[in-house]
Amino acid sequence: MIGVTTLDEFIIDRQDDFPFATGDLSRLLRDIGFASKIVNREVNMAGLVDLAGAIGSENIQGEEQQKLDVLADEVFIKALKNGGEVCGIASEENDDFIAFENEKSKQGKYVLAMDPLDGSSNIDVNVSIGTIFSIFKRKSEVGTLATMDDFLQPGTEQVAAGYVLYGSSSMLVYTTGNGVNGFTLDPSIGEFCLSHPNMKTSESGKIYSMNEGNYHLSPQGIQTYLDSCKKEEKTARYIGSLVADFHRNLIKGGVYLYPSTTKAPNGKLRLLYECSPLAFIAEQAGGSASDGFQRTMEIKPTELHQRCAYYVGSKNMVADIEVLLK
Ligand code: AHM
Ligand code: MG
Repeated sequence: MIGVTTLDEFIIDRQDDFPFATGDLSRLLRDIGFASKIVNREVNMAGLVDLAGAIGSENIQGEEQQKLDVLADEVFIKALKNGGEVCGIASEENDDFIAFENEKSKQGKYVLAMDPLDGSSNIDVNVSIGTIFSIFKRKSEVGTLATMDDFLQPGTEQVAAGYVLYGSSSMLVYTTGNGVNGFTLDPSIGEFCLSHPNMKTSESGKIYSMNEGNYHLSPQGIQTYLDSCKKEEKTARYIGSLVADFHRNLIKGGVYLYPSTTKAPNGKLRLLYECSPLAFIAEQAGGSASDGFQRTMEIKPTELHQRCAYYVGSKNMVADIEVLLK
């Protein structure tokens, strides 16, 4: 298309970024783009076709599943199974990872971990929600079934990660370790178009984002940090939709906090498919991510749905939090 770079064109142009590239990762990223367009369509229709609301079942973490969670999960799984580039998928919505049994997928070199629809408690009230994904090279032998070890890799091993924000406009943002690029969906042509090339975040920002209802449940260091934000007249912004809060802070500068609390001693967010992928993007944009003590990307998960405390965004702000937690 004249004057516009679509996601598909961009991915093909960038294929040479990977020394080992055979085009599989590029195809995988395009499959993700395709699946997210379908999810975007369903999200936009949610109010119209009675998709919003709970279906009455619970996922492994005892949370109510929303219809759209299940739908998004199915859309991504189907698209990626058909694509054949991943041999397995781990999802927030499924207790266990799925190892694809079809021959084509067993040849896949990658595994993908995802939160197919994050922030889904916001669907009913028309607030932005998102998809988060993380891609690893498999550890097991190509041609066999995916194994748990394929998924339990630290964020430093990611070959790509990204998110899709279904908001006032929908965006796909991803990194393969060579910077961060953002694409906005043009609904008139049904394409993600490059709108935010080489995204960078500022070293310090004015925004802090935390559910401050958890103030008294949070470590003393976090209470001190929040007090200092108020003294410095920083701006409080919290949507309760991680992708949307992260995206705003990435662009405007700021920090997102989800500490461990007395109610949730390991924090709330999931390492593998929420924290690690956004940490990769934050770092690639010049920011950082930590659990308060350790770089998020270096934490090796021991289980699929492992939670961790999470501080992500402008690097000076994350560093200030780490100092206060020591
Ligand atoms: P979910 O994966 O069940 O949607 O939960 C994750 C969400 C994040 O999007 C958001 O940042 C956080 O939970 C909000 O939690 P809280 O309501 O405790 O502030
Ligand atoms: Mg989630």
